[in-house]
Amino acid sequence: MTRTVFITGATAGIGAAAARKFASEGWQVVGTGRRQERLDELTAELGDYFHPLALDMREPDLFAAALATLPDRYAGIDLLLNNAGLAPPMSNLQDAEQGPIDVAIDTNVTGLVALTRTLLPRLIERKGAIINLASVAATYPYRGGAVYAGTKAFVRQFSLGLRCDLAGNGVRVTSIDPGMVETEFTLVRTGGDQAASDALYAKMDPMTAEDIAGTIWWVASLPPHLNINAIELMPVNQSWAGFAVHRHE
Ligand code: NDP
Ligand code: 8X3
Repeated sequence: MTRTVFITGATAGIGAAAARKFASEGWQVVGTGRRQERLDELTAELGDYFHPLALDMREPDLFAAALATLPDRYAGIDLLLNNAGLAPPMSNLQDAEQGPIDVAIDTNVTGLVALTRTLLPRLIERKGAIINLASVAATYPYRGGAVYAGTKAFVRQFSLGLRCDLAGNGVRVTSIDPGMVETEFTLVRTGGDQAASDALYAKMDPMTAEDIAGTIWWVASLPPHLNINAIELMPVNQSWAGFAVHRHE
């Protein structure tokens, strides 16, 4: 039986690489995102293996109606890849604006939970799997990233908790927690500053979207009795800075 993966945020980065990987392995892919032109490009590239579904993760009230439009052959879901996400600009909270914070929480947390809940009956029916994109930021805090890290800590812990809820249903759940991956992530985080993105990833051999897609594929290919709870991965040239100590006058 042909299997189907539902990938949120298939229009760029890790999600697009995963869409290409799963399609190349013979899976059907439902790919979502807001940018219709990117969905059209993937449809042209992947053809019969790809079904585009324009979906904004911040509009959970529209999820059920969007899912109802899936053609019959795409309606059964074997794997949900909760990948869509973003970070608000790097900023101490005391200096940050509320708008981008709301966008990150609505996308990374509220939308992810709502979509997962909506798709769970289909995943349970197929004894499928859920792979959630958290981040090393879920575990290791850094200055200016409190909200992003908080959303990713939620995703990681939500993944573990969901395993408890799904016990006995045969549905596997994994949190994938990468460090630096060169995608559009930093371009989005900086409001479109390509030079800042290039500088961040310069001369440190970041991971690629294909590296993470390969890990996702490996997790998805394991035998059904085996659950990877969480995977943390980093570029060799990324490590930890240690504790910061503030000294008063
Ligand atoms: P990209 O910016 O390259 O891709 C993000 C994807 O998310 C796009 O397809 C975008 O689609 C989608 N997306 C964002 N907001 C929404 C929304 N409101 N509704 C629907 N789709 C949305 O980033 P990455 O590929 O790097 O990120 C993918 C995931 O991996 C994210 O969850 C990120 O937090 C996580 N991650 C990334 C790391 C990195 O260093 N790059 C490291 C660790 C984790 P569109 O704009 O078309 O809506
Ligand atoms: C983003 C990972 O290391 O760039 O999720 O903060 S990192």
